[in-house]
Amino acid sequence: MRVHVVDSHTGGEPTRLVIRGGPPLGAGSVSRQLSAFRAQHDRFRSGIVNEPRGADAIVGGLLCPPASAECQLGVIFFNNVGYLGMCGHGTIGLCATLAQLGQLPLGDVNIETPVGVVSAHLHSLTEVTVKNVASYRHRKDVTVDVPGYGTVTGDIAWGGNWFFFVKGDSPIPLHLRYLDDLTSLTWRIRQALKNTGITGADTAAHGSEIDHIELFGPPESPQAHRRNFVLCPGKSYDRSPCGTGTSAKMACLYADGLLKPGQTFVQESICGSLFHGHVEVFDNRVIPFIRGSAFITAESDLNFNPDDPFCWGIPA
Ligand code: PYC
Repeated sequence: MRVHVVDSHTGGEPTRLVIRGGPPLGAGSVSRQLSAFRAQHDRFRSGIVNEPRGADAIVGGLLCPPASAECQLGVIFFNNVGYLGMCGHGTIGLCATLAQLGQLPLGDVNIETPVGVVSAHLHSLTEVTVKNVASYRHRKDVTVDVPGYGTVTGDIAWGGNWFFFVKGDSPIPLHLRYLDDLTSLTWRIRQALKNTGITGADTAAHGSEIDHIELFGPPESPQAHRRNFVLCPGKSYDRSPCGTGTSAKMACLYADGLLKPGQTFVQESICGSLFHGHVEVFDNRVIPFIRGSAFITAESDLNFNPDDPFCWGIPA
């Protein structure tokens, strides 16, 4: 079996887009196709993003037919341990990749994801603005006791995935030389939330486990408002500023009266890459917009040989 993929990065965070050779997922909404993917083809997910073909940080994207008449594309994003509701850097990567392959014209496109319809505007072959799903703060100032560390306070918010935003400045400097400490603290916060039953809102459209944890601190770029460290579900960190995280963060800033509709918020990642965002409000729903750029890094055929003991990847 051969699968044709195109790799890109958005602000340093990799996306591997499956162009040909994906599994059949049947008809219906993208959310329904995700259920089939999870139940019947999970080893395909692992084979695409896990070693020996992939790496922990890679987010995969599987193109699939949209059910919504307003959409031209459908996509399911996945990672080393499971599936994402939405992915901001991945959507920028998807659009820039298809544009650079000559398969998507500049301008607007609507994309169905498992958690709703998003749209994107391609400004050029590399630069994209994503209009994300409605984002909101679920709970403010939640405290959790983190064994071996102490009490941590933060907000729980939705931006297409569930986030816990630790309040104030990170107790560990936001530099890659402290990666082990940043990962250890955020992983312990995630475990503490899980063990104490603190979750996001339970809806029919998505699960409620809080699987992204964010720390914030002062930025280095004079353009940026905050720098972040984002722990992803499979214990890797987001090299980009995280599109869904920036969406959820802007919903919290809006709720606190610290961000007005149309006002720019610039989020810097731990690698120094930037996303420019703003929100608009329609019918009391906060709609985030995220602008960033993506570059193709490789185009390949992945081989799957059933005699290979690691044909379906090494599970993370
Ligand atoms: O950009 O939304 C994002 C994202 C989620 C996980 C990794 N990147």
